[in-house]
Amino acid sequence: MFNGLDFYNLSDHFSDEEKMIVQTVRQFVSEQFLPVVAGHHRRGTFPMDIIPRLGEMGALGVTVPEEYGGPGLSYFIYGLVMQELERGDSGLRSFASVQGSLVMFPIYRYGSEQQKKHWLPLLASGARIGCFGLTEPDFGSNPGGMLTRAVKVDGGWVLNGSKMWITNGSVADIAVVWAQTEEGVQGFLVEKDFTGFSAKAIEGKFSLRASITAELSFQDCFVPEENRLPGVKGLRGPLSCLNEARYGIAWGVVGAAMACYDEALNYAKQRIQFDKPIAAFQLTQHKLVEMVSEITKAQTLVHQLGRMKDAGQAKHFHVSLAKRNNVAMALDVARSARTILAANGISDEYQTIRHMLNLESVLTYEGTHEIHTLILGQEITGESAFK
Ligand code: TGC
Ligand code: FAD
Repeated sequence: MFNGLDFYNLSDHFSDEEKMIVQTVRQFVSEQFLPVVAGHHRRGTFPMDIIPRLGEMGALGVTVPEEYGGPGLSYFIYGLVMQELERGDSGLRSFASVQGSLVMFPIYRYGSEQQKKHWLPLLASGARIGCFGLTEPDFGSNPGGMLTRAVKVDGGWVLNGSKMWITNGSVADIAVVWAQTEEGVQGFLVEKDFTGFSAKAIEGKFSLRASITAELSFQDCFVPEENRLPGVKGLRGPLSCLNEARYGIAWGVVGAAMACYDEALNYAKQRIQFDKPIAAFQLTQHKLVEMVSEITKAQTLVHQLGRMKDAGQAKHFHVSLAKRNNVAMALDVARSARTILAANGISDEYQTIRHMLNLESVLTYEGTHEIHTLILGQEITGESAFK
């Protein structure tokens, strides 16, 4: 099999370029990331030294055109890259999701020519790190209620407020911050050394430990006019970025599920109880068959979604269905794999528990499972449950 679990031979339809990129990222994850991730997970750190390598592989801003320093590849390839990164850890995929979909995408789509020329090559290479501030302590699922305010002053804006649960917040060189203004929500590029801006890492996480998460604070923080994103006003600005990241998550979690399945299958073949490998027991086979079925369905879903996205046909509700389905699928697979590993399944000598704990965050961020249910409910019925 070309790429781990591929029960329906989906990779037969990959182009040579798609195959080559999967192999490159897969090899990087296996050889350079997997040997160190358990230590980072224990310590609650991210392997900062691999960031330039992510840039070299084209994993940061996969679809950003070459004229701005990106690799200019397809959305399908973007999905494959996310799958391979999350086979390593959801925190690794998160890093690439945030940098590419939540920082480079808004700059590319809504930024001035000067902002694009300055920031995109630096972010694509990993020379600079970005974060995305939408969520606030009291406004998570309902970002439209945000309290962070930007007030127009001579030459720029003054920001006051705070953002919570921000991936890479305390290591970022630049924060894409969404704030309420007199003309609706607008986006600002806040640089780390701006007076009045501070970021503090959040401690005590039991999920996504190999990923930095922070709280951002703005106290009379002056942001020059040239750091405002001129191309968008209103909540659709940040929400359009979420479509990009949610798309990557729908692919990424398939990688996490495949890693758990591989580990459970190998373990089941080797672990002997009652004089037999536990893979010989019907109940274990049932668990493995469920995993193969659900992963295969999730793979076919994102493969079709990827082709639709490249054709400009993927709507936000198509992305919601895939994010909702695939994250729940991956969490179920991880929990089931954990039962096959039994006591060893709670040890970080194996990958499964790390994936299982990470996926609890993935179920919540980028729109909770419930919010995606309601987005789909609105699409199907024409009735909004939010208003
Ligand atoms: P609503 O009135 O429905 O919409 C306001 C405006 O936005 C437009 N819109 C969208 N545009 C693009 N893409 C979408 N998905 C859109 N959804 C809505 C809409 O057309 C409207 O435009 P206009 O021009 O008419 O004004 O907004 P609402 O306030 O009722 O909220 C809708 C709701 C609940 C679905 C939305 O707020 C939502 O998605 N909430 C979930 C919040 C969320 O996902 N937060 C994620 C934060 S970032 C994160 O978690 C990063 S994790 C990073 C990592 O990978 O580590
Ligand atoms: P709440 O909105 O308070 O929801 C609580 C519960 O109520 C949930 O079960 C929810 O589904 C349910 N609920 C809410 N509204 C409804 C409704 N109308 N109907 C039914 N149920 C409802 N945000 C960023 O901006 N940038 C980041 O980089 C980022 N990174 C993150 C990294 C991690 C590790 C985590 C955990 C979160 C991150 N987030 C980030 C925040 C994330 O997007 C929010 O946690 C998420 O949107 C949910 O918000 P909340 O936690 O405040 O939950």
